Formats: sequence, C-alpha cells, structure tokens
Amino acid sequence: MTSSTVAPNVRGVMAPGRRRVFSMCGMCSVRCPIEVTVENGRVVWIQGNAGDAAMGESLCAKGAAALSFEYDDERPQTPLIRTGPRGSGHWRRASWDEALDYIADRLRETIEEFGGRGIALSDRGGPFTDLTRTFVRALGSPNYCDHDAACGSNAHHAARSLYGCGRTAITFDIANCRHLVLYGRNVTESFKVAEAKEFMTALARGMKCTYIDPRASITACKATRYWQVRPNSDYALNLALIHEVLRTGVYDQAFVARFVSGMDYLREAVKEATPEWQEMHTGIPADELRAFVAEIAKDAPRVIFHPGWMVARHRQSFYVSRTALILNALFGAIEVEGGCILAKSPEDVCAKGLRKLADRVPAVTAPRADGAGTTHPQWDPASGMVHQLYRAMASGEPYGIGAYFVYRHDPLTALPDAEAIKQAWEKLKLLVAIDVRYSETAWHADVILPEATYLERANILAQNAGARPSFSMRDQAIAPRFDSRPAWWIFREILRRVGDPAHAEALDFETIEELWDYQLEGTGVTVAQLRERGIVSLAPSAVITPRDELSFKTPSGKIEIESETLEKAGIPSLAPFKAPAAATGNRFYLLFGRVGVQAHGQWLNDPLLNEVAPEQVLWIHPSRAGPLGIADGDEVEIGGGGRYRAFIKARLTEWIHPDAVFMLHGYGATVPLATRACGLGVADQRLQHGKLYDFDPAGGGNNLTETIVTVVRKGA
Ligand SMILES: Nc1nc2c(c(=O)[nH]1)N[C@H]1C(S)=C(S)[C@@H](COP(=O)(O)OP(=O)(O)OC[C@H]3O[C@@H](n4cnc5c(=O)[nH]c(N)nc54)[C@H](O)[C@@H]3O)O[C@H]1N2
Ligand SMILES: Nc1nc2c(c(=O)[nH]1)N[C@H]1C(S)=C(S)[C@@H](COP(=O)(O)OP(=O)(O)OC[C@H]3O[C@@H](n4cnc5c(=O)[nH]c(N)nc54)[C@H](O)[C@@H]3O)O[C@H]1N2
Ligand code: SF4
Ligand SMILES: [Mo]
Repeated sequence: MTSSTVAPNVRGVMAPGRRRVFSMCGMCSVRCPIEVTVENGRVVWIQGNAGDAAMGESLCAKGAAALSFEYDDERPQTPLIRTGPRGSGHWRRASWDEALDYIADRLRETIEEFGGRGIALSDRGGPFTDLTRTFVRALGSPNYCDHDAACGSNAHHAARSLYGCGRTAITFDIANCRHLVLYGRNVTESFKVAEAKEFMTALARGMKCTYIDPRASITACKATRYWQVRPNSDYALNLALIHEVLRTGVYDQAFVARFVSGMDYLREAVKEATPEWQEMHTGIPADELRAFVAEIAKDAPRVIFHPGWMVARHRQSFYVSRTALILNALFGAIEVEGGCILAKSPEDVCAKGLRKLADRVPAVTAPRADGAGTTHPQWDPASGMVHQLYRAMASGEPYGIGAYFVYRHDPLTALPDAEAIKQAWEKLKLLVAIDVRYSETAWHADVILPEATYLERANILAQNAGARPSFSMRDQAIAPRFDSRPAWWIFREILRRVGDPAHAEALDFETIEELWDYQLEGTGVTVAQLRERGIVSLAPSAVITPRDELSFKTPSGKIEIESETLEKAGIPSLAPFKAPAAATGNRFYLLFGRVGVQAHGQWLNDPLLNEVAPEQVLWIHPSRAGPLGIADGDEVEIGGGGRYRAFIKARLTEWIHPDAVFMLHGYGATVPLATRACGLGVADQRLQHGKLYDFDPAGGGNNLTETIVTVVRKGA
C-alpha cells in the first residue's frame, strides 16, 4: 500500500469525508468481494468484503496492489485508432464519437458482406457475459465465445457428459473433506482466496491431500502425499485407480446402483488397467496406488477427486477429468458434506433469477462458425470454441468473419502460437480491443477502446450459482481518471450507431441503475440491498439435495459413464489410454503454471507487482541437464519449433520430472508502452508452436502440455 493509505475504522463507522463502496476485485478473474474506502474521490483503502463469510474477507497480493494499478498512468487513456500497419504501434487519439462511428461503419460493411454472423466476440467468460452475449445477438450473430478453450473446457465438457452440468456448477466442500485429491490443481498458488484459506484450515484439522503433478508446486509441499507423475499420463493413473476400486469392491454400491449408469462399460474399459500397467506409464508405484485406494475408501464419502480447473491440457485430458468425476461417483462423494456439491440456481432454492438482457433479442438462427453444438455436438454452444472461430477467420469456412471484438481477453497471451493468431486476423476488416491495459492483442488491434477500470465503473449484476446461490454487484467507487467508459455504455453506443438490422434497443438503458432494475425485476431484491452489502445470498446456507430428491440433468437423469451424446459424436466415452511419446536428448515437455502474485498476462506491468515478481527460471532435472552441459544458473536457449526462440536461466531441481521443463506463464510481453513488463522473460504461449488448432478432440481444450521444446546451453 502507498504511504498515503490509512486503514479506515474497520467495519465501524466511516471517518468523516470517507465513503465505503461494496464491489468486486478486478485484479484477476476470480472476482473476490471487496470493500473500497473512498476519500475526496480517491481510493484510499481496499479490503475483502467481510459481509460475506462464505467468500472470506481477505485479498491476495494482487488484490492489494489495486491502488498501484489504479494510479498508474501506463494504460490507454483515450480511444485509439491505428494509423500504421497492425502491431506497428502507430496510433492516433480519437474522441469516443469518432472511434465508435469508425467501428459502426466497419460493422455495417461486414454485415453487408457476410451478414450479422460475420461479427464475432470473445471475452473472459464469468458472471457478466449476459452483456456481451446480448451485444453479439443484437448484431445478428451467434459467434460469442469465451476464453475457455485455453482454460477449463476439457473439465467443463467432462462434467456435462457425466453429471449434465458445467464445471463451474460443481463446488467442492473442502472445509468438511477428509481426503482431497488434486491433479495439478495448485490451490495455494493458482488460487481463489477463499478456497486457499479453506484448504489450509482443512489441512490444519487433519484433512489428507494427495497432490499429483510432474513438478512440486507449493501445494505439493503442503500435501500429505505427493506423486511426481510422468507428464500427460494421469489418465492411466485414473484408469488403474478405478480398476483397483472395482476389484476390491470398496465403492458405494447403493449410490452407484441408484445414480450411476454404464458400470458394465466401465468394467470393460478398465479391465487391463492394473496398478502395474499404470506404473509403467506414470511412474507411480503399484503398491502405493493400492495403499492409497484402501486409505481413501475409509474416508469416503468425504473425499474429493478434483476434476481440475485449467487441468493439464493434452489430447486426453478430457478423460482425466472424466475419470476423476467417475471416482467421485464411485465413492458416493456427490451431494454430501465433504464431497462435491452441485450448484443450485435461484429457482432450485425457490427464488427468482435475474432477468436476462439476452431475452430482449430474438435468438439467432445462423449456425455457429466454430461448430460448437452442431458439427461438434459434445461442445457447449454457450461457451463456443475460440480456436475453431479462429479457423473460420483464417479459412472463411464455414463462412467468413469480418469483424472481431476482444473484450477482457488477450488472445496473444491466452492462446498458443502468436504467428497463427496474427495470420487468422489478416482477413479481418476490423479488430477491436476493449481493455484497461495495453495488452498484446490491443497493441495489434485496429481500435483500442479503454474501459474504465473496475474501481471506476459499475458492471451489470452477477448471478452466482453455488451451493448457496447469490446476486452480487460491482459498483463504481471513483470517477474514471481518463477518458474511458464502462462496457455496458460502450456496447450500447455501438448498437445505437449500427442501427437496424440490429436490435439496437437491446441495451437501451440510460443509467446502470435502470439496467439493474430491469435485471432485478420480480426477484424481490433491490439495488439498495446490494449496495448495502455487495452480495445478497438467496439461501440461508449451503443447500444439499436429499438423496431421494437427487437427479442429474443428463438424458437419463443418472451419472452417465457411457454417454450417448459422446458416442453419437464418434467419441468413445472412455478411450484407450495413449502413452505420451518419449522426450529425450534436448527435447522436453514444456509445462507452465503460476505464482500467487501473477495474474495471466496482466500483472507484470503493475508497479508494485513488478517489484515483487520472481525471476522467471526454467526448472530442469539434473539428470537431463548434466548430459547437455547445463549447470544451475546457466543461460539456456529454448525453442518450440517456430520462429520464436528465447534465453532463460536454468534452475536445476529434482522437483521436476525428468521428461519436462517448467516455467511461469505471464512473461515475455512486447508492448513498448508497458515499460516495466516489456521484454521481461519468456512467453510460454509463443513456444507452443502449432498448437492453436491442435486440441483434445473430446473436450476441445488446446493441447498445450504436449508442447515439445528444445533446450541448449547458450553458446553451445
Ligand atoms: N495467482 C493466480 N491465481 C489464479 C490465476 C492466476 O492467473 N494467478 N488464474 C486463475 C485461473 S483462470 C485458473 S484456470 C486457475 C488455474 O489453476 P490450476 O488449474 O491449478 O492451473 P495452473 O496453475 O496453471 O497449474 C498447472 C499445474 O499443472 C501441472 N501439470 C502440468 N502437466 C501436468 C500433468 O500432466 N499432470 C498433472 N497432474 N499436472 C500437470 C503444472 O506443473 C502446474 O503445476 O488459477 C486461477 N487462479
Ligand atoms: N501458454 C499459456 N496459455 C494460457 C495459460 C497459461 O498458463 N499458459 N492460462 C490459460 C488460462 S487458465 C486462462 S483463464 C487464459 C486467460 O487469458 P485471458 O482471459 O486473456 O487473460 P486475463 O489476463 O485474465 O485477461 C485478459 C485481458 O483482460 C484485460 N482486463 C483486465 N481487467 C479488465 C477490465 O476490467 N476490463 C477490460 N475491458 N479488460 C480488462 C487484461 O488487461 C487482459 O488484457 O489464458 C490461458 N492461456
Ligand atoms: S484472487 Fe486476488 S486478485 Fe483475484 S479477485 Fe481475489 S483478491 Fe483479487
Ligand atoms: Mo483459467
């Protein structure tokens, strides 16, 4: 915190001249609830929103760096229109009228050439997408995509195919769990604050944790058991776990008989997957696996096999998530204390949900360009599949895309292979970035529209499904410091300017309060109540559905191990395990991850976070480094097969599997106006050469962790 920062009277009456605003942190996409103290139009203090015990009242280091982010001038301060070639960094300042008219003209041209469906938008997913979906729909396009292809789409589709709900609809009752199993789910570094606290408290009271990762993260160090699995082989482990569970009969037979279908299919699929067989592939000793199964069976049903958030993304990671979810089912660890609890909608707790903005516009009948829900029936059309949108952009098939908005999304950092991305953009008439920073993508856009920061704006209201559903508010704390605007205003203005054929009235609200009133209509909850607390819970506590009322939103109402939707799409419900190819000599699997002060690509230019950023190093096993003549601290050259090659310092450690190297994500920025981050470190996503269109055919996630890099000592 800066020296001018003085803590307010915690939870008490505000000092004269001070104001408290309840809102949501925006320093990463977890969106923890916050209390902001404002004095003379300046934010002077931020802390977690203590009013919501369920979410905790703490901020992480990034959240606490909010003031340094807010009062940093290194961000777009007015709309900018490109004057040189894409990426050249030649811009002219524009007024909002000028920039919005420019965009509207290009949109009309696009509609004339391709129809409304030639317009696309990708964003960061989450609780505010009703706004962006409505905007896209109002332009007559089905092509809204979230970011998930590079994040959780494999886990998402695994959950849909088994439990009939999305990945975010599964919550984990770590507080009451006895044994938590994590497959590279690094809860103490890649965290949600509340979950990390719940995890540490649970460990302190004796919860066991088995952590599985080719490299030892901080979570590995906290865990009670660590398995250094061979990269990209967890599916073999899970098949063998299921084999052992079925062989020993330690599963919850009553739960399975009542709620699970496809057990014969499962028996057949794991028939050959003995503990010894998996040891060959994963390196995890067969005896340890057997001991683990016996141990965890005693703790069931208070056990959780976490199906992953981002989950290691290779061509079979969908099946890693799917088998983790099957293990939960076998142990009856669903809809019980200490297990997985399925999210409840407002309707599930006899409340009414927010009215949708999208309902103001008729549904678009044009097929999606990415094939989600049609040519790929197993993919959720509500999320889309952003890399297949890129394929359409690049190829013009199934139809051309002429205009593309990125909103709170930085594909040049979030998606692999910058060269392939830029190539796809070549056909666009218009690329607009709506951002609060000079992201890598914004730097290559035609127009940058600066959004007001999360402290300077309000968002549409959020509806949070969870064990305890709620509504929450991001409210404006201070006036924008520069000539920036909130997203709801920006999208409204574009629709107004494009005029017919769009449903320009879709977002025609004069104020955010008017928009909120529309959302809240009929819910019985008021804007005043939300302003008072930031969050309004719709149930007094977490709701667990009693067993005799439990059913799943799958076609059969059961947990479907054998899924008709998958089989119809030509995708086996459980495919045979494919062993990853060996990585020998100077070739390694490239793994990546996070630390607590990092948030994707958006942190390193922050004045405070930049100061505490760890040096980016390459973890490499001594047994592999030795023969390459690499000593600890040596500079090495790393390449991924494309044009991008970079230098990084080697860190020799046995805490990484010999087949892999590991580096932190979020480095290697190239925008000169982000002076603190520019040129610092290596961009892992640029080493993932050829991976934009390489994906898990079942889950759709980009195949990132099968990236092979070569590592040589500098000058060797
Ligand atoms: N501080 C911080 N916290 C965050 C975020 C952030 O940017 N910064 N982002 C948030 C978001 S959007 C997400 S999706 C989550 C991501 O959270 P996680 O899903 O926990 O993902 P990562 O942190 O990327 O961790 C990836 C881990 O997977 C391991 N791994 C790689 N290959 C394999 C493999 O084959 N098997 C196994 N078992 N493990 C493997 C890597 O070594 C690494 O430790 O974090 C969230 N929280
Ligand atoms: N190689 C590699 N690729 C990855 C990952 C990885 O670890 N390695 N991680 C993956 C994961 S898990 C995810 S979730 C994605 C994340 O990828 P993104 O979703 O692209 O990442 P973010 O950094 O969350 O945000 C994207 C942009 O939003 C901007 N932004 C932040 N706040 C605001 C705001 O209030 N308004 C507006 N308009 N813009 C804002 C940021 O400046 C940034 O440019 O990347 C994925 N891709
Ligand atoms: S995890 Fe940290 S940065 Fe992310 S929303 Fe929560 S407090 Fe903010
Ligand atoms: Mo993510």
